[in-house]
Amino acid sequence: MSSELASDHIKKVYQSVKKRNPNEDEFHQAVEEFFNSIEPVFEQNPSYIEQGILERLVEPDRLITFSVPWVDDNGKVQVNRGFRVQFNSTIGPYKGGLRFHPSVNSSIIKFLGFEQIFKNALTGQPIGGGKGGSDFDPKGKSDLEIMRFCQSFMSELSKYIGPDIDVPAGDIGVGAREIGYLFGQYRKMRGSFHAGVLTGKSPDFGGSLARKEATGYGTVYFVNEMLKDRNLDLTGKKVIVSGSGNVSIYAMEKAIEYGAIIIACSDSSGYIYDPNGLDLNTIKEIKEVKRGRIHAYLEKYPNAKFEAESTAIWSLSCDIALPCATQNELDESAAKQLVKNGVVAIAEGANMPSTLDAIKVFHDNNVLFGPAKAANAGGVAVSALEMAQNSSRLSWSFEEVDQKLQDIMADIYNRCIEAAEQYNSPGNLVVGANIAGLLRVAEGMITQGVI
Ligand code: NDP
Ligand code: 2IT
Repeated sequence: MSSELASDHIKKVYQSVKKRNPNEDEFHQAVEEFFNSIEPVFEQNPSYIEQGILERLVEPDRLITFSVPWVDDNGKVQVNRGFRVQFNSTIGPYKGGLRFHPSVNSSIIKFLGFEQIFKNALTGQPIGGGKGGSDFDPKGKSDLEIMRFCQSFMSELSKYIGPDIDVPAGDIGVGAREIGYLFGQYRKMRGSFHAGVLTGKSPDFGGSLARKEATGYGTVYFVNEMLKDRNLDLTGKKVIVSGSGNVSIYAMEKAIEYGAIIIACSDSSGYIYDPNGLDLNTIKEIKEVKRGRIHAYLEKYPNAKFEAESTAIWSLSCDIALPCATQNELDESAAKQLVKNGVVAIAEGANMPSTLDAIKVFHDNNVLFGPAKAANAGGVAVSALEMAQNSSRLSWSFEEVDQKLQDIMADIYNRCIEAAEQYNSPGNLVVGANIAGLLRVAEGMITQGVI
């Protein structure tokens, strides 16, 4: 039995993560946030030190990088870099989205893949952790350029994935259009129809109903659970949602259905604001149909305000804030501003949108805080339901999937609350999510032996 103190052990592993993964700030941040929660688990289970649980968790099974050459509309050859991290498959095939954004690098992919391990464990479903993507920028590209890029990307990725191996899905810059092109190329290369190799497909060829809505709806179901514990609900609440992509749009839709008023949303060029409430159909038309910029909203609603600084959205006064765009979009000063303006609850639709300092501000001020691993797990949870439907060659109704999603989000909330309580941080959902996720994966690792 190791005589090393849990706290010393955790510090030592963290130092080695920083040393072995130099210049990967986002990955360090995700590991630090997780490590800050787990000391009591290692105190109560000293065998975890002996078993090298942490050392094994922070080292991906493999990180694949590859070249993605493609031909643009002018006939010029372009080359991007593709990634897939297969982080941990203890409890199921690697599972996690693909992100196409110019900021993508190994640090971003590893932070996302690391978080995905515990998020997926929290859902209670049999899915391991993975993530991938490319530094390709879809903005301004034609449909044919997107198609050619996706085909080239899949030509290489197809060597590493499969319905029981690794199952990618969407993330920033990857939606149903991209998944369709990726699936077509995979099908052609394999010469067989493996529906379960990707999720987020069109329902016309094996996609699950309600997958498109799942992350945003799930985040709002999670908010509801948090509010219930303070005898509150969403009726009449003023809500800010950052971003205006897949997660944001369906978070807004569900919040409106529950009687909330969406006063602001954004994209990377700025935010729009209307204290009387934004019109979601117009936002959908701009973003989903025209793939335009958010300030186009003012063409229809000239009295709404546009500010060309997207992160200034947090200076607005609101009851609930849902960061649904990207990592580190909400920092300490934004958190202080939100608290000053009386915010009641935050739930992270995006992955790691709040900095560590921002989270501390929320906790210190007794603001309800739903961390990404728990609050946005509805997307991957419905992806797992899509895999189940594909395996059984059945498709469930929208209502059936939506009901399962609601039950899963309530279960996740309860798992977090119980783990936080059991490990002496009652009400702290960050601690609860990290510990509940860790326990499921660690127990699986121990039961399966050192492999
Ligand atoms: P989309 O591509 O559909 O939308 C992304 C939105 O965020 C856009 O409004 C985009 O603005 C904005 N955005 C992206 N990057 C930046 C940036 N660097 N700075 C400012 N704004 C930015 O992506 P999703 O809605 O799918 O994903 C949003 C977040 O949710 C991500 O953190 C993702 O990891 C997370 N997530 C997604 C899930 C899913 O199922 N799709 C599941 C769980 C989490 P612009 O168009 O101007 O770039
Ligand atoms: O961050 C995430 O959980 C996702 N982008 C969704 C992953 C998935 O496999 O559905």
